[in-house]
Amino acid sequence: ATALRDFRQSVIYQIYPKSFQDSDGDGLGDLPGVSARLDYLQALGVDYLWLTPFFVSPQRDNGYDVADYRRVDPRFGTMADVEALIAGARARGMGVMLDMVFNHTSTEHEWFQRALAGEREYQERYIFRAGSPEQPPTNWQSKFGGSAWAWAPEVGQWYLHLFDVTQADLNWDNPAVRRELQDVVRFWLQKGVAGFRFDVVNLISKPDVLEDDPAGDGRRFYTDGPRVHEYLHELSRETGLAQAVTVGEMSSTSVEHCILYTQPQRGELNMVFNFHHLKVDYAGGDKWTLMPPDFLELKRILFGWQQAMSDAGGWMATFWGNHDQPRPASRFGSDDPRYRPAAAKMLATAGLLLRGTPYIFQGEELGLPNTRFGSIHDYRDVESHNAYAIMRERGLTDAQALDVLAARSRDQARTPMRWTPEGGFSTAVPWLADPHAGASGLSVQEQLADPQSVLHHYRALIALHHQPLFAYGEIEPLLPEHEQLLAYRRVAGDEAALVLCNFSAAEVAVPLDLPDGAGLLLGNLPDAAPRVAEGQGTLTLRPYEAVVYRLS
Ligand code: TEU
Repeated sequence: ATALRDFRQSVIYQIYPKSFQDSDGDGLGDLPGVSARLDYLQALGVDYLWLTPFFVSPQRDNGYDVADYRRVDPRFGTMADVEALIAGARARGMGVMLDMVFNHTSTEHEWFQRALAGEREYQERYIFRAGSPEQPPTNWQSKFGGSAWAWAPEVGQWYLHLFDVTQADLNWDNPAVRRELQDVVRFWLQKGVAGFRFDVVNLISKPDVLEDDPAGDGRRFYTDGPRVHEYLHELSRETGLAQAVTVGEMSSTSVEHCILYTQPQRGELNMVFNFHHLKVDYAGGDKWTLMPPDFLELKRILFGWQQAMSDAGGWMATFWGNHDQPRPASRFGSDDPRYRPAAAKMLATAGLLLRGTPYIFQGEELGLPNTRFGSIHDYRDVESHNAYAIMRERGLTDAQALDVLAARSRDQARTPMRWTPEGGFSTAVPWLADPHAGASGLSVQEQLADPQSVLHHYRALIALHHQPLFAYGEIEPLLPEHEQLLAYRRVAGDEAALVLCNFSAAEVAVPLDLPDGAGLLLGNLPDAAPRVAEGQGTLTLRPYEAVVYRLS
């Protein structure tokens, strides 16, 4: 089989199997469904497929509550289906990356059940603390709301859960835990898996003493914790991860730590996701309090991280969304039908040509938008249900809380992938409703047939990103204080390209000189060739227009 592409030159496609393709008519996506779509993914031009967890799980957090790291949940298929998918992808020059949820297990995992049954060896695999049922050990808050501690009456102790109460944090200070998880990585590497995404992996190292956080929710103590680099390096060294492609999801991290996580000589990870750029529309830092995206802050964060990571030899995973984020086309583009496709293509241009490895989340390549579900009962996500209850307690009406969920719920991204105008995801009622059923222009079939579609623009951008100039070139941010434009140059030796993106519905005149011989590489609107005829020094960009020019 052909060699897999270097991760820095690659584009990675994220698949949420539960919502990608149902092959057995139960309304749930599954692994044979993914295999059935490999030709589509190969034609798109992506290099790796990151699948979110499909391991045995009670599905309380859609598989991020793992009850057995080595067994495929029957909902998704069998081990033979996984092996067929790995082989099918590999035959098409694509590698499969799995999602390792190593910060916590489901409370239905055998280890936790044995801990509850009183086996001390297994209690030491988690973070149990004695105390009285009235008073949690610390005031730490779960990221899903409420206390981060749950009382286990079976053993008369508290246990830590930074996420849902059914997701018990593992004790990484216990060598037995680290050895077990190393064995899990080796197990999947031997299956031919090409790489891994590590879920909230910067939370795995907790301090020796757990204490109250007078000014916050406790994250300052366990985020990028005391031994996190030591543990990541050990995991890589003990399992030979250097041969694989690895990306760490870093919750509330710092650029200093992300440099350390990704400098090749440190032998930790290839690249990291950080989320600071996806919080510029959180009023007061609160996900559930809406405000329009702060565009200048978005650019400051994006380019600041790009510059710092590039200067220090680190490596970014670049992305606008995933299974936890609302649809980027609505969030940073436009829901105005006149502008939606152009805005989605503009956003893609801005993101996929940055320095780093770009990730595309399923459906983003169609410009799928958010939707306003009519009832809380239309939602499935545990975080959204918790947030709805908290918003109602704060006095928001049902309608106001549903408005917030329409803009922020993780379910926005988890709606079924759209293959045909009717949907084409399943012959049954999907586990989460397809809000775009019947909408025109929002399916693979229609967009493959339309050369001006968002889908074809993604294919062109993926092909551009594969070129050394965009994969490895330096990045030079431009016009940092411009209120509508996101602009940068990519430079590699004597090659250079200019990326200009108008994030607004207004026409913008750009004070810019294009050198003679500048040529259009890609535009998101017709007739986008450089219009230098308008006299030297200015370029006019139409609403949501994005252009990529070769400068030399
Ligand atoms: O997400 C980590 C995380 O912080 C998410 O909760 C996300 O940032 C938040 O929902 C945005 O408001 C990972 C997985 O991607 C997520 O699906 C899991 O729910 C979570 O960890 C726990 O495993």
